[in-house]
Amino acid sequence: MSINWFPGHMAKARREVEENLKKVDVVIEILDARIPYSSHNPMMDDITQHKPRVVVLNKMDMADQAETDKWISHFKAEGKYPVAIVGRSHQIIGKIEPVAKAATEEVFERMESKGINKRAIRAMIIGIPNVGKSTVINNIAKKKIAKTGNTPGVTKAQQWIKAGKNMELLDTPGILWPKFEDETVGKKLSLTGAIKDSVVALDEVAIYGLRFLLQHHPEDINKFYNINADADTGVIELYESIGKSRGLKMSGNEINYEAVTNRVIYDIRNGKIGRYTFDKVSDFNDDSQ
Ligand SMILES: Nc1nc2c(ncn2[C@@H]2O[C@H](COP(=O)(O)OP(=O)(O)O)[C@@H](O)[C@H]2O)c(=O)[nH]1
Ligand SMILES: [Mg+2]
Repeated sequence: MSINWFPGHMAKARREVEENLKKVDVVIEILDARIPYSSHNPMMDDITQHKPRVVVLNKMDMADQAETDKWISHFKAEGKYPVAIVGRSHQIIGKIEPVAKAATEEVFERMESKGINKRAIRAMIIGIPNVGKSTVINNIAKKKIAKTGNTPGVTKAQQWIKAGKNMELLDTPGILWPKFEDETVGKKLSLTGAIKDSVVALDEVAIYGLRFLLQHHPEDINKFYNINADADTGVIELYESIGKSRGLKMSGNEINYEAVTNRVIYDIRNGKIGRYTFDKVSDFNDDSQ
C-alpha cells in the first residue's frame, strides 16, 4: 500500500518548506513520541540535510517513557538534537531553546569567526499533521497565532515570533504529508490520529492496536476491558468479549462490531488504556531517519 495523497499538494508543501528553510538556522521537526519512525516524513531528510535538526518527541505524556529514552539516544547517535516534551505544558521553550542552541553552536561560531554580528537563532517547525505543531507554536508564542487543527494551511505574510531569550520562530509551520509504503505505518498513523479515518480501514487499525497490546501489554488490556485474552485469541472472540463487557450491542443483542472498532480506536488514540510506543527503536535501528 502506498498513499500518495495529492501529488500537487505534496509538491507545493515541499516548495514552501524549501523556501522557508533558506531563512532559518535550524529545523525543529516535531514527531509523535508514540511513533517516532512512522510520523517522520523521509522527504525531510532530502530537503533539510544541510541544516541542524532538533527532533521534538511531542506527546511524551502518551508514550512509553522507557521507549522515549531509547529514541532520544537513537537520535543523538544520528547527530540530531532530540528532546521529549508535552506540547501543552508550561516551560516547553525552556526545553527547546537549549537544544536549538546546541544544534546551532557551530553555525554561530562560523559566523562569529567571519565577523558577522551575533543575532537570534532562527528556527522553523516542521512536521506531518496532528503531531502538535500549532500547539507548540502557540505555547511558545503565548498567544493564539497558529490555528490549531489538522488542515494544512498557508499564511502568506509570515512573521517571526520571539521564542525564549535568543530564538525566533517562523509563525507558520512546514507541513509535510505522512508518507508510507508500509501498511503497518499507515495503521500506526491512524491509531495515533495522524491521518484521516478514511485512509486505512478502521477495523484493521483496531485489530492492529489490539494485537499490539495483547502482545506487549496483555495485562493492561485485559484489565481495561475486563476480558481474558492473549496473543492467540481470535479476532471474533476478542470483539465479542470487548463488545459484551462494554455493552456495545445492536438490537437483537448481537455485538456491534463497528462500535467495538470505534471504541478501541478511541481508547488507544486518547491514551485511555495506557502510555504506549508503537514504534520500537529496536525495529528501526538500521533506518536512516
Ligand atoms: N496528550 C497530548 N496531546 C497533545 C500534545 N500536543 C498536542 N496535542 C493535541 O494533539 C492534537 C493536534 O495538535 P495540533 O497542534 O493541532 O497539531 P498540528 O496539526 O501539528 O498543528 C490537538 O488535539 C492537541 O491538543 C501533547 O503533548 N500531549
Ligand atoms: Mg496545525
